[in-house]
Amino acid sequence: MQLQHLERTLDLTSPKIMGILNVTPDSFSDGGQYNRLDSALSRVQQMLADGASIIDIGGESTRPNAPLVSEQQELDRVIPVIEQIKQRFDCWISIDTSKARVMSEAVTGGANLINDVRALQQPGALTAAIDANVPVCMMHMQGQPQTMQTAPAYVDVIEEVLDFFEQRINHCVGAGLDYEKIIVDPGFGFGKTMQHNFSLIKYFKRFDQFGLPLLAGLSRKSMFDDLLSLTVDQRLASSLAGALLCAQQGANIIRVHDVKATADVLSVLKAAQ
Ligand code: 7PM
Repeated sequence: MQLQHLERTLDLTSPKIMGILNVTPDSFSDGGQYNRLDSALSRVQQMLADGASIIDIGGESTRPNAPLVSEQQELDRVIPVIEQIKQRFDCWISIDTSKARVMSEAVTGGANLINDVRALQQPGALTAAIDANVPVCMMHMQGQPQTMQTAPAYVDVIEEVLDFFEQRINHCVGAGLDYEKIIVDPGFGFGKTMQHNFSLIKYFKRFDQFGLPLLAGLSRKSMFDDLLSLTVDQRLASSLAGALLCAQQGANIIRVHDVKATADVLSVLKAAQ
């Protein structure tokens, strides 16, 4: 299995790391515009040195109760960072957005992967992704970010998330999206209780039924707080355990904050295969 965009390929026969780069104002101590760009680029350099293959740039927080971000705000945050990464580094650049115009402009600026937690369901997003002609990660979410953790409910979480993908993939491919460009992500923590999240880990392998690349994003999520009562900065060991369980069941891309530690875990898995 591999990802392809123009001259770039990413071999997914062993799992690859997607490093998270938040460019929301709360993610860097504010020393002004240039300082922020500089901090972001240092962070990218470090993540690539630590073993990341993809950098995921997000300018909208999907945290519950996070303020909504305007299209222009999001563009102002992500486009300069994407342009600089493209200029200075040789890596996959992922744009974490749900907005059609941000997708289009990010790809024009150098992004080669779209990561959409709303699975191309916002106005214009599907068309923008088809026109952009890049791989697209489609994530499952129950509800909306603002309210998704209020009372998540499923009869059978695995079946319902699988059903969602079956329908969503059919719809998007019917509209003209290349099947081979889709990446499937069950969306840990997005409208799921702790039990739902651990079921998704346990049965992660079932998502390989589409024959598409799988992405797992568990890094520092609150499911580990629910299980172990840990603050965000105490969740490394549990996040690594979750990453390993998913990688062992066929996850092709692991989305993380802690790149070096995850790279070590994946090396152990690879050495033992
Ligand atoms: C608050 C709540 C802050 C949730 C940050 C988050 C995923 C993603 C995110 C994921 C894909 C986080 C999340 N999570 N994209 N974006 N998969 N594809 O913990 O699991 O990073 S944001």
